[in-house]
Amino acid sequence: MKQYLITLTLLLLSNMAFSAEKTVTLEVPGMTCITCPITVSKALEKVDGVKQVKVTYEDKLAVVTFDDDKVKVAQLTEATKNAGYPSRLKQN
Ligand SMILES: [Cu+2]
Repeated sequence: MKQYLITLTLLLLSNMAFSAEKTVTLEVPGMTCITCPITVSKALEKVDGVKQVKVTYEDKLAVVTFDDDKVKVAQLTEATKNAGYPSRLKQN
């Protein structure tokens, strides 16, 4: 019984640690000038649950930190697509 409780507590704690915040890198190949990242980051910041966005034009990447309970990657790529910049999840 005690063992069970410890396992349960650890499970809950790990859940809290992993479900809240997530960071992904998106490839945004359609960025063609230095103002494009502004449009892309604005589009991403508007998505509810997004906490931090860092877009770099040189790498054509968008690093997005978001609340995993509120928003999914598909919504992020959808947001950039709607802004005119289709993106995809970068596979490491
Ligand atoms: Cu541009």
